[in-house]
Amino acid sequence: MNKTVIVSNRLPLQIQIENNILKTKPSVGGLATGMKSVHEDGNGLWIGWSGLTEEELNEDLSNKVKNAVSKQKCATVPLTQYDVNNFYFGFSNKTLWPLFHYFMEYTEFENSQWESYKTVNQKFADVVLENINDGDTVWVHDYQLLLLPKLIRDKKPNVTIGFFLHIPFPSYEIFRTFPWREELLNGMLGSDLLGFHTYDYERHFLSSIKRILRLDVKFNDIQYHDRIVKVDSFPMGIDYDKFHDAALKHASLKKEEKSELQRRLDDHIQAGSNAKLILSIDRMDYTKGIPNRIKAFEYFLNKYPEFKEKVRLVMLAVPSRSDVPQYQKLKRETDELVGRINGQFATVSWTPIWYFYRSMPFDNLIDLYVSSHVAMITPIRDGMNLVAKEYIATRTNQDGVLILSEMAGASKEMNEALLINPNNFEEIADTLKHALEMPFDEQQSRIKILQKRLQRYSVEKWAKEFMKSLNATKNIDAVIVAKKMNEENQDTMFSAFKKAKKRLLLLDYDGTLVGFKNNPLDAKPDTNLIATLDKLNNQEQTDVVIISGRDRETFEKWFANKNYNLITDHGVWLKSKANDWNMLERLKTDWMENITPILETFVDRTPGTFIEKKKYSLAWHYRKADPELAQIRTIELNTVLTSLISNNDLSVLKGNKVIEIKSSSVNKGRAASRWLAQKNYDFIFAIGDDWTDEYMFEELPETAFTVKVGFKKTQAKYYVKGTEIVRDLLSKFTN
Ligand code: GDG
Repeated sequence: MNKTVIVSNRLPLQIQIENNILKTKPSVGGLATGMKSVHEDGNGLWIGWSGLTEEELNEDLSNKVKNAVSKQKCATVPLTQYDVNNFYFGFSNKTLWPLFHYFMEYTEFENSQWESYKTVNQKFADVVLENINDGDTVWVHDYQLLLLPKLIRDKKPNVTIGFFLHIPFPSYEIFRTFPWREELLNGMLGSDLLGFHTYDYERHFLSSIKRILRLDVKFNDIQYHDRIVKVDSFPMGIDYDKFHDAALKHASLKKEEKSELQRRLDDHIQAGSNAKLILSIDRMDYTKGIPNRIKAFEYFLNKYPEFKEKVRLVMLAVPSRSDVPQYQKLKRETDELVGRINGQFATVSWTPIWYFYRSMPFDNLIDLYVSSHVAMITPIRDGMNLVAKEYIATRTNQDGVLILSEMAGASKEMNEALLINPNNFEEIADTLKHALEMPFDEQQSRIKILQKRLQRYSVEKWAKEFMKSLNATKNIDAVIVAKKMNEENQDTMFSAFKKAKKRLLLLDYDGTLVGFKNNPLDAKPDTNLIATLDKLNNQEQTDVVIISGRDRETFEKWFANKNYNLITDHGVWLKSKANDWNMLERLKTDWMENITPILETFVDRTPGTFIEKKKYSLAWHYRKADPELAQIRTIELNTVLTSLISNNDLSVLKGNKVIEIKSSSVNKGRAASRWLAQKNYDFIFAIGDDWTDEYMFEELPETAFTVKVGFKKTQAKYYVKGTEIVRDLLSKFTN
């Protein structure tokens, strides 16, 4: 039976050792809840670090941990103290976390930490690989494990891999500064499905993919080698019922059953007719905008002094990553700010800020949520922010107001909250006043809509939607008509080749025999290629034809001393072996002077593009241009050209990062047919990567072995990944 494996940095368990006795208890976090059904299903498994380093465990304890976690359907990844310092506190939290949250000034690029990040991702891969088989599904979580999908894919190509990023993916301008950017992107692309909280993060990711890896992206599909990688947004929800039910239960508590915290909160509320509580809850993290929030509150008290002694900011900051210096600095700054403001504004009966630097039990969290008239959640950057959602879920009377930063992913789905820019104190102060004075009807109508949405798109639903999309990727292969040229197909082909008496090999040049270069004139044949072509060409009873859209002059230069069969200009010119060049089609070229100025206007407006003037065609190359601009321009150019050429016997071909205009009456298909008519071939092989090669595939008889280079829709029977595999395949013809 196939299984689903979840992988995250930490296991959803808390493990403690006291006096050599091991205690485990399940974590109650959002992720653990959301993944519950996925984890419980069938023989599911969760892989992650236990939270105890190898140094803390002796052999006996280590075995105990293994046994204890395996009872909870978990497996541990062994990490040393060095790993934790360098991979987790180091690279994950001093490089990726600040960079992905746009805190460039906090971002460290430290090679030894990058090495540790790679080592630890490999350690995770080792444990995953020990536990999976073909057909299984793996769901990897978050920024600590960005390299893991590729490490799994390389060893186990037949598993389905999903990845979800819980933090923002930054814009290309930020991401491009990252020294190991290609490796990180390739790591992620080991997945079949990549999930983000919002469409913006997805868009930023795709932009980096296009600009840095120069891959083709169609809507949200990335063409990556011989696979399609899907990218989509899945906004993470909360366990709505858990929070809502806890709040209902809380409302029914008798006075003596209430917590100490709740009694103190009640005291404040009952102190005056307009006494209100403003809530702030976050991990103590510089992305959460805690100092900004305090300063904005100070600004508010100065601007609207009538609220003094009436409102109180209740601030829970949960200790987090306190080994990292930036977090220590933030703690000091927060302490100072709270001290200064309380010192400045406090009266004998009122302190403006109640500040808790600790983590609280769930019941106290509920006390805070249900008692607060306003929640002020103002992160500078936040992937999603679940606190904002939890506050809404606990408002069982449908009163209360949420002030939410537009920099939190949650703001995309929570339009009924009061959205603010966390850097605009004026706006925050005014919004806070608005929130404190908002009529009940308005509070209710906003909360109602928000609750409905949160209830529907819960964390369970989120996990289900992700799994549904991930499972759907399993069927993508069925959409591609061509089969992969694998060992078995190769055997069939080579044995047909051996048996045959008259063999023909039709080879496209660019993108097939050689890779693409920024300047087409740099794509000269190298000595290895010439050696292979020589061998092929010298085989008995074998005709090798290089059939290309290149112009005759270039091939004349490149293959000057060779007696190859060459067809150039998409089939205008033919040179067979030692014979002279022969014109197959007589073509007009007068149209070129009308089309050139049009192409020139596109070159002027699209930096990095240029025109290649061939004898019988014009090509506009955009390989070096900004991919997004180029995409817009190709659509524009296509529209302009199609309307111009309709009665000119011209056609527009969209090639690999090139648009070519040429006469309709010439194409590789016609040229290939002419060649075929000369002899009675009993073995035909044709290979090419481009649209122009499709004409050739179409014209060849059913028995031909037609091969597409790359992973696009094709008429060919087989496909191979890239030029390296093509060369490998061709050299096998000569053995
Ligand atoms: C990352 C992303 C994204 C907080 N204090 C206490 C406590 N909590 C719970 C809350 C909430 C969770 O912690 C915090 O979640 P957030 O989403 O707000 O923030 P991050 O920890 O930064 O999470 C974030 C998230 O991943 C999910 O993808 O939304 O953007 O940064 O559930 O209730 N729980 C208890 N005591 C506390 O004192 N029991």
